[in-house]
Amino acid sequence: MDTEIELVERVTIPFRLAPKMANVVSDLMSLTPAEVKKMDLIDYNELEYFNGEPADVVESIIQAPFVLDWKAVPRPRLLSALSIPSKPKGLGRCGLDLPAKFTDTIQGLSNVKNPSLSWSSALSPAGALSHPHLDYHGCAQLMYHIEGEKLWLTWPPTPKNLEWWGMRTTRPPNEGNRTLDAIENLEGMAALYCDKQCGFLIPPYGLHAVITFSPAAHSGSQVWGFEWMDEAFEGMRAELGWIENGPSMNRSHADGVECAKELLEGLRNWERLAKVHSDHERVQDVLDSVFELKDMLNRHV
Ligand SMILES: O=C(O)CCC(=O)C(=O)O
Repeated sequence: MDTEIELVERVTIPFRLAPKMANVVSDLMSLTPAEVKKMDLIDYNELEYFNGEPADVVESIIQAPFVLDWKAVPRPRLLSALSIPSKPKGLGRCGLDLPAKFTDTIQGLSNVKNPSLSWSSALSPAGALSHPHLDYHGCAQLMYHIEGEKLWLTWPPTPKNLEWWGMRTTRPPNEGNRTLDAIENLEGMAALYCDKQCGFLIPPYGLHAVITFSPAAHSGSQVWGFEWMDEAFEGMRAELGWIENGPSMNRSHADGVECAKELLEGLRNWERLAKVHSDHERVQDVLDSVFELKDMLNRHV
């Protein structure tokens, strides 16, 4: 049977200087101890968070391509650093920006003097596989592939796909092969193979899985905009449902409180969007959804 796989649409992202892996390594190595604590370090071998230092990631990026026996014990680490903040002397120098067509939007961590600091980045070793997941609570993400070879698989936030994720969101990712399960059972998969610099967009609540074939770096920026508001608020309502059905979804009370707090934080950005673009025709719809969700989420914190 011939099956056509849809391709993730590319987005042209303007910049001043072409970003390089060296810019990302520079950001990683100049993190303050407080930033190191906040950074997400993942060991893709064990599929768990890792309490390590920037130098551990660099070591893993260098060593991973040479590992021949992945069953050896102790296993070599496959460490990725996700969410590395950009610094003026690192990726910030490159001036990554929003495409001109992104009017009526706001960026996360927005720094008015240097919007390019709104772009954080990630470094991953060859062999990293991040199973399908969601990153944030209600924003779209602009992505920019900087270096290496990666395959991105994405699934749209349809009710079926969100229900699938809702049953797994608090379960360990190494239960079964979640990527194969998603390929077989979810709808609307799209793929993007990146081996050259390119930009693309992940909509709010867009599930994605990423396979890294060679040492790689990419960057991302959180964006809120009216064009994604319907899927963002639908996804937030779905998350609220997961909090409310906590026990039947394997979600602890503490997880629910944490998730409600993060959703409330996300809503503050929708309010910020409504304030900055107060003449947009859908401002009142945004404010109505924010009001409704805030009221319900506040009962869970
Ligand atoms: O590159 C990776 O290993 C995972 C990246 C990812 O999932 C993300 O940036 O959201």
